[in-house]
Amino acid sequence: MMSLYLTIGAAVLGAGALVGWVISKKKKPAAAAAGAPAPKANPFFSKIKKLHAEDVSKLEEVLLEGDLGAATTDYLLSQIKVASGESFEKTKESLGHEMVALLKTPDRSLDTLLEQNHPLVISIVGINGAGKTTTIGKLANYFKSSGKKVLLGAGDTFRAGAIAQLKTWADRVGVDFVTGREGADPGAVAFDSVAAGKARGMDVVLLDTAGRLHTKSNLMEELKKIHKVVKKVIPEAPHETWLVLDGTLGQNSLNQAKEFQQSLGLTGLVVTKLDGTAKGGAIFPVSRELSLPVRFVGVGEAVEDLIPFEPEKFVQAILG
Ligand SMILES: Nc1nc2c(ncn2[C@@H]2O[C@H](COP(=O)(O)OP(=O)(O)OP(=O)(O)O)[C@@H](O)[C@H]2O)c(=O)[nH]1
Ligand SMILES: [Mg+2]
Repeated sequence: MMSLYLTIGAAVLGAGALVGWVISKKKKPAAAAAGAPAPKANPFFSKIKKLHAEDVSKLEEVLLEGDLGAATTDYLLSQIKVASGESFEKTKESLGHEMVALLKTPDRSLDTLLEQNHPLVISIVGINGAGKTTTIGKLANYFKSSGKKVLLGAGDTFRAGAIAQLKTWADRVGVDFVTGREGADPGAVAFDSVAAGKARGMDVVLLDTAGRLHTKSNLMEELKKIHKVVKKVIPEAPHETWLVLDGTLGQNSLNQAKEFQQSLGLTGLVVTKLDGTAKGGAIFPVSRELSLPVRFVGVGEAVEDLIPFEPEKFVQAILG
């Protein structure tokens, strides 16, 4: 029985389903856009005709293993109220429904934001190594592909090589790039980037920021300062602040996200490295507790490895 449920676990939230989703998304972008990728039928599903009330504890195990965390798991189980004798299909259906509800947050569409703001300034924040700079490179490509004029601001002036890393992305994608010297004030770079974006009639300005500062400096204070300086150019900017989370960190992401949320007032999430993890389930508690939309997910290191996030398709692919 245990192995049965563990297998369901893999199908529900584990690496298999997630990686399967990633691969189908990556290989067939057109088909994936048209409809949810068809996950392979799981032989175990057909064997389970009934999920009895006493089996709920197993379902709990499965959700916890998928890294949804205790609070979100409790919440989901209380919502689906598994009735004794109810078919597993039915339980799965209500679980899927509740999972989608968790991921659906009141957000404004990117298209609307792009229409309303010229340029739309998006500040990209997160701890070191989360994938900020790489995500900015991919986002630049995404926006450029849809005909937008994009400028990258290299606000990570602390880490050696960070400016060059972003410059490489700007050159590769073919978008504008603004920076200062290494060690320059990141606020000044952000100011110059947004000012240049405005003057050059850009549609989008993506600001890269540091994930770690010199030991004594406080990252949150520094980021707040950057946002304040940007307002001198455009009072509403940054219009969006997206936290980049390393998808392999699982539940650890939650506290990190809360800290950024409290200090900066986030508007969205990007979850990276979903190509190599069984812990993608952490998307659920973070999105739920912070009421933040996942805007994109990163599924690799290449320029096209970024997928606009759609809750229904994500959950459908996981649950089959
Ligand atoms: N497999 C995989 N690797 C990724 C993904 N996104 C980023 N990476 C890798 O993660 C590492 C760190 O990425 P960066 O973009 O430099 O991270 P950062 O947040 O800018 O880091 P700092 O500038 O040090 O704060 C690099 O080796 C990236 O190639 C992803 O979606 N999948
Ligand atoms: Mg970086």
